[in-house]
Amino acid sequence: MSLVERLRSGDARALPRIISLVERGGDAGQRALTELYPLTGRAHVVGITGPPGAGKSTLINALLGSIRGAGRRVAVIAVDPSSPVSGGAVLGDRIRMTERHADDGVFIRSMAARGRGGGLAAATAGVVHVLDAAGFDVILIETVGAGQDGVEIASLARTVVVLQVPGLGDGVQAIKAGMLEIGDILVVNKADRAGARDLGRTLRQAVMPIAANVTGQIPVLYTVAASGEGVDELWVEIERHRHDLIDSGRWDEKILTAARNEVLAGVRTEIERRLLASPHDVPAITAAIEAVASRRQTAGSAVRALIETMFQGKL
Ligand SMILES: Nc1nc2c(ncn2[C@@H]2O[C@H](COP(=O)(O)OP(=O)(O)OP(=O)(O)O)[C@@H](O)[C@H]2O)c(=O)[nH]1
Ligand SMILES: [Mg+2]
Repeated sequence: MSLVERLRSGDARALPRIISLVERGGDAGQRALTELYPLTGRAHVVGITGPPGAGKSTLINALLGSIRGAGRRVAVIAVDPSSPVSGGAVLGDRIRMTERHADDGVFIRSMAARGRGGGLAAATAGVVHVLDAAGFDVILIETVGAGQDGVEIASLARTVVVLQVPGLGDGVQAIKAGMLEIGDILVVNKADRAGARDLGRTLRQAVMPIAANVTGQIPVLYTVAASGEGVDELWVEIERHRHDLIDSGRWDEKILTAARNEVLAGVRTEIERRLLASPHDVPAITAAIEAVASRRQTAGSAVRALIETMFQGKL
């Protein structure tokens, strides 16, 4: 029996093994993905994003209770783009969350950059597909919502929840970082702290022009993740967003967007991997670098020539 057949028959040991293969990104991982890909596309992928320490893990931990209470199977991928190795705080999160929900309806996996370069979003997409094929109804992705990785990872989700907390410059940071644009639901966490209502009002104002451009409203909710307050309401809102997407036909649009981002992230990663891994093995690159260094050619024209050559399959 192949690993994927074992996954489909409910063998719990097959899941972490396939994920490891896919994370590694080699041929065996690709073969597994090809085999399981037709089984995917059903899960509700939810991104939970926000600045470091906003309470993402605590909120997810509390959400697991609401989701299991609704009888759904849920998987969590905690992605830490800043961490070079899996471990530390991320691993701590995993242990905390696993202790509380040690049943087979919950699966938690941490992923770190591990020197992957730009490949984190592509690797995360692969893991999402494995969990989807394994029949998890909901897949939560925790990520710090900053940088290219953060945005790319968020775009894998059907629903993006953006967390903000009082005392970090009152929403201005999020607005500047472009985080509000990617949010379907905004959450003011640590609502037990001073300034939470002011922050909520600022966010409501800020999303008004955004909400006018998309269908429906962008809700702003208050939670105290540490005590569970407001968390059931957040789960209701996540479910409502899923229903809205399906009823309005935007679910298929989201799938298209996710596929588009996965393809583009993959192309970027593959080009970087092939070219940057050993630039000296590619004579055209070596020649271009020398031409730019000796002032015979600008980088811009060298790059254009290289890309043209590449698309003609000459590299
Ligand atoms: N007062 C208060 N503290 C909270 C709340 N939610 C989380 N915390 C605390 O905030 C700290 C950070 O929480 P985490 O859940 O680790 O935050 P995070 O966003 O996952 O952090 P990173 O993964 O490191 O980016 C912890 O000490 C939590 O106990 C809340 O609603 N109110
Ligand atoms: Mg965390």
